[in-house]
Amino acid sequence: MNILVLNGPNLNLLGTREPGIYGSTTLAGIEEQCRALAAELGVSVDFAQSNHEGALVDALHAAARTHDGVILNAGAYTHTSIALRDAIAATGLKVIELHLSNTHAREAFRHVSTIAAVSVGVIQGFGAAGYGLALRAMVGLMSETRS
Ligand code: CA2
Repeated sequence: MNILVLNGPNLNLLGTREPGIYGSTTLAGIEEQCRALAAELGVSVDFAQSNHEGALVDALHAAARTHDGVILNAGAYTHTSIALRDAIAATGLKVIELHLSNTHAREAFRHVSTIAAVSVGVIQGFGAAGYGLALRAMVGLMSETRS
C-alpha cells in the first residue's frame, strides 16, 4: 500500500509563521510523524509539496500510476482550483482532503472547496495530528476495499 501526502502552496512555511492558526510543527516534523505511523501500519508513504498549481496537477497524474491514494492539503488552491478537481476526477485517485485549520470557522471564502466533492472524505481542524488521522483513514479505507 503506497500513499502520497501532497501539500500545496505556503505549507513549506509551516512552523515558522502564524503558529496560532497552523501550529508550530514544521512540514518536516509532520513528515517524520507520518513516516513513523506508516511504519507502524505497514504501509509506504511518500511526501511532496509545491507552491504551483500545475505541479500539483502533475503530481496527481503521476500518483495515479504509482500510489493507491493521496492525502491532499491543497492549501488555498482548495478554494479556487478547478484544475485540481478535474485532475482528481480524471485520474479516479482516492483522495482525502486535509486541512490543519477548520476552514468553516474562518473567512467565508475558505468555506468553499472545489475538491471536496471528488474526495472520499475531508479531515480538518486537528492541526498536524490530522495527517495521522488521514493516514489511518486511508489505510482503513483501502483494507476495506481490498477485502
Ligand atoms: O488549514 C489548512 O491546512 C489550509 O489548507 C492552509 C492554507 C489555507 O489557505 C487554507 O484555507 C487552509 C494556507 C497554508 C498557509 O500555510 C502557512 C503556514 C505557515 C505560515 C503561513 C502560512
